[in-house]
Amino acid sequence: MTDIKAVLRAQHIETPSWAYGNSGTRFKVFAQRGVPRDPYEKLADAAQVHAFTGVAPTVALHIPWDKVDDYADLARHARELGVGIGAINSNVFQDDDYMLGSVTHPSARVRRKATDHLLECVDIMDATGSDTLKLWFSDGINYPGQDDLRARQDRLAEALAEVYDRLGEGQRFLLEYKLFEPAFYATDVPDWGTAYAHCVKLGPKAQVVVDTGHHAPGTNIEFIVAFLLREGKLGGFDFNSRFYADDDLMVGAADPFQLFRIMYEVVRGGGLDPATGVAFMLDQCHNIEPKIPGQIRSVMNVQEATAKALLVDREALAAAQAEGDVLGANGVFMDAYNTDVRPLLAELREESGLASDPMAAYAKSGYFEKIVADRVGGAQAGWGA
Ligand code: PSV
Ligand code: MN
Repeated sequence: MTDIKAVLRAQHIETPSWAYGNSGTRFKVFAQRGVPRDPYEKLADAAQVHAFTGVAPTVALHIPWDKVDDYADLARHARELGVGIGAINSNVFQDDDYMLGSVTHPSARVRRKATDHLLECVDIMDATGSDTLKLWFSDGINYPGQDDLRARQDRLAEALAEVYDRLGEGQRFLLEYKLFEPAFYATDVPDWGTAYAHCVKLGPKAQVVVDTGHHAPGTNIEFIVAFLLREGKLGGFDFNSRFYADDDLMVGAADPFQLFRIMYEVVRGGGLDPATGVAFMLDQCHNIEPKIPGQIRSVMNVQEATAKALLVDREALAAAQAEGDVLGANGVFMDAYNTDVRPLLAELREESGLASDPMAAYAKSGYFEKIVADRVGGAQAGWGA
């Protein structure tokens, strides 16, 4: 029991700056009260999630959504709030120039512009002290024949190599794949195999990030996790959950059992050891739920799945597996999943000087009322702003 608690205490879950701003679907972005107006206020909200959960000490930035004049100053501000800057997320999908792609665009001028943005993100990593660059490309084509599939892979490889070479000591990039959207026929990095092949060719500073919303329905994500971790190529997660496509709902909400299965493979592969560098990041948009509680709940969901995964009796499981005891092995697995770990996590929080129920403690804290009163004037931050 003590061991499990130590591991849970050491787990870090990174929240995304964009989860604190307004977001919506392609139909409507809903404005919520008290939403941050700049990256400084986003960090203040993220610091609340850490204050109440104790396990969310870093915040991912998205550039240019979090563009500021002085990144070192932003990092200082984060430290004063008790958090740090995590992954820097690049954005080469919100500019008219990128209609036909960014680093895989047929025009050398557009490719240059996109690659320059990625290099600028590494400059921001230098300024903030962040060690991870996250690359997602919306690049792809909508119609067969629209562009050459092979040439686009060549252009992608060329851009990735340039960014890879720019990485400093202790820095890495994570390549994110996504099956479809916004491209509807062929995406240039559609799956883990494509991302993995590019990363293997580049070297140890390139790893794959698994966004749990970026697969075809029914995909066995835990297999991908097991495989990548075994190869030393699992850089981390963009956690969220989905019923249909890339729904970006709260992680563990749509399918808590899947999250447990994923976390079991992380545990099984040693991925909770900070030395492996597996980053547990959230990539979510809270369109209808209040944002800070949405993040708190998500962090708790990851913790609960992790605790259950840690509870799997590995010895009993291995024995049943070796015996070919199908039902016995499945029983061991399900016993852990069906355990109520909430008392254990409540105890853990109390031992760390936190309230046992972060949701209730945040609601009682008065922070929400304060930001609603304080944040008047200015423009609220929003996805795509
Ligand atoms: C793309 O759908 C994605 O998952 C990438 O991580 C982006 O950077 C992020 O969403 C923006 O929310
Ligand atoms: Mn993502």
